[in-house]
Amino acid sequence: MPKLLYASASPYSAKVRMAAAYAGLAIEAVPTKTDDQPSMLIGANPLGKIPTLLLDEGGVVYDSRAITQYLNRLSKNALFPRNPDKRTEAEVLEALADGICDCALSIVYERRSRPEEHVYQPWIDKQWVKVTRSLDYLNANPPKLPKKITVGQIALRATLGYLSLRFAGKWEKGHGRLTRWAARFDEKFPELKDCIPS
Ligand SMILES: N[C@@H](CCC(=O)N[C@@H](CS)C(=O)NCC(=O)O)C(=O)O
Repeated sequence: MPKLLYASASPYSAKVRMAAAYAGLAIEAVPTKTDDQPSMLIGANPLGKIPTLLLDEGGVVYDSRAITQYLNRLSKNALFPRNPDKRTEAEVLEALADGICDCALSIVYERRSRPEEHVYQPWIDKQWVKVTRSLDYLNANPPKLPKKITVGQIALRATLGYLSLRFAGKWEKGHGRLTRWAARFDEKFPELKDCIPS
């Protein structure tokens, strides 16, 4: 069974675990601390990032978007539509959801890795503008939630979970439709709830 190096707080890992569960693909999730630079991770992925998927036959797949494409091929298109326009739409939604995480994560890393007096607030503010602008767009245009979803909706649910973990009480303001969207997602797909960032 493929092994997924992951962390429970990581939104990209959450997306991949949810995608695998949704597609009915078994993976062994291996908790991994990137700060410790474990050899299993560094030996497979020189970037030292999670999620990293170790394949049975010895190969490796990273980053999360390469992994969701890999899982889609493995599951014979359970995760992305075949129709080219709809597929592009799903891929762009995944990119937007991941992009929000990129900005949110850079804020978290800025605060975590610099001494307090060196934290650069204009950088944090710039990243937060990107987050809120993206959330405003998604709040005005919430993705549909049919029975058959794509990695796009899965990625968005993982992202909102990450924001609730790290920016609770901050991201929700003015984004009521999105908070309700997340609740509806959890009602419709309770089997994916365990993978949401925590
Ligand atoms: N674009 C990458 C981002 C992965 C990423 O940044 N993961 C974070 C955890 S959420 C990580 O590994 N951070 C440790 C590091 O950058 O050294 C993906 O989609 O997989």
